[in-house]
Amino acid sequence: MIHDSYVLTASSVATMCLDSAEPYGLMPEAAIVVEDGMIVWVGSQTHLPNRFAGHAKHHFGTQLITPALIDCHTHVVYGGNRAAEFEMRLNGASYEEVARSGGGIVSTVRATRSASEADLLADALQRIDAMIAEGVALVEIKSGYGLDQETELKMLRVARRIATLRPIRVQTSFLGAHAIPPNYSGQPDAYIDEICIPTLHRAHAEGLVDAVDGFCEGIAFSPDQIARVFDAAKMLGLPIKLHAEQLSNLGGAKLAASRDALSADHLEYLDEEGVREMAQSGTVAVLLPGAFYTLRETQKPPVALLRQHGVKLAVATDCNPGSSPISSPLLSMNMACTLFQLTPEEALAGVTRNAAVALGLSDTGTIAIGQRADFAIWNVKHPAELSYRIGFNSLEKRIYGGNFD
Ligand code: DI6
Ligand code: FE
Repeated sequence: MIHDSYVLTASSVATMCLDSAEPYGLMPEAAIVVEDGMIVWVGSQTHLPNRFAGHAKHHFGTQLITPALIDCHTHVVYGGNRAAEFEMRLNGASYEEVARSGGGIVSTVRATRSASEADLLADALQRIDAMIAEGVALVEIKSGYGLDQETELKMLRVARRIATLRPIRVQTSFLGAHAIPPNYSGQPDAYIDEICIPTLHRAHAEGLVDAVDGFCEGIAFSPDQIARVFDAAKMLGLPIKLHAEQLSNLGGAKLAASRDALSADHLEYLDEEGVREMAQSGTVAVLLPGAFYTLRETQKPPVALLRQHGVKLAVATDCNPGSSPISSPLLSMNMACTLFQLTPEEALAGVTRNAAVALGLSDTGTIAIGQRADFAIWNVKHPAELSYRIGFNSLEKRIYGGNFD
């Protein structure tokens, strides 16, 4: 259904705007005016200007309107799955042991290389549809299960295709520095120079890359190796982000922040120095409780310190076949609250306002004049209900670029 100009009303709107004195930027009995896919007015229904009197009206009498959700860290494009490895871990193997024994990321690399583009797309669309059903209108998708030029490009093409087949915006991240492929075993430097960086150049030339990511970890790449990938990103004018301090502290977040990264993600082992650097550069902390939960990690990201230093917190699914086989942002919000002690307001900001910042976007994530008309309309009275419930989807409707689903 296409609507060029209309007024949405609801008993409650959570604008998520920082300039509001109310928690969640809550406005009771509010109206939102949409024209050509953009928000042109927001306020109390009783103050709706006369010039909008002729617009179509859509009343959501007892519902709550929030910005549409944003999943700012996913790996939804991949081949196969890792249910067998899930069993292995439950029989006692650690994530690192699984990775070192040739399982882990590398087994998904094999499956992704051998999958056709059509199969990768069909599988990814199932996960994307689950996200859309929970109100997601913008998703970040990483490469990183190819680790050769052909497959990295294939993954990124599939990611771009998704946005042409579904009403969802896709931001791609090149994650060539995700793992060391078997044919470069013990030669991470050669992999970075011979495969990763040339593939980044090629993918960028084909318009497939919006940002550059890496995995800075003992089982992946060192800060020096990541720094070389960041140098290449800088040459191409691409923003950067980093999987950092997930399993150990190698100083990845500090490196990312020193290069003005959009975000540093995971962060369980982040120390105060890293927090300070992130605060200084405005690098968003993307928390991924689905991975923490799946790996049965016990060290929590330093949420209190991040808060204290004013680092913005985002929350994402990290949807991937190994460490976070979850495609539910709502469950991720619940986990962020229960496992990491985020407040429900922080969790909602983490999948709206701050997720947009983590992607370097300023046209979405809040309900304010000039923002895209991307909304989620929920059958709840209060926004805390979104984080509180487990395994329950209260989405009534999603509006994407002004269009009702
Ligand atoms: N950190 C993670 O948790 C995932 N990638 C990463 O860099 C794991 C991906 C996988 O196991 O397939
Ligand atoms: Fe990830």
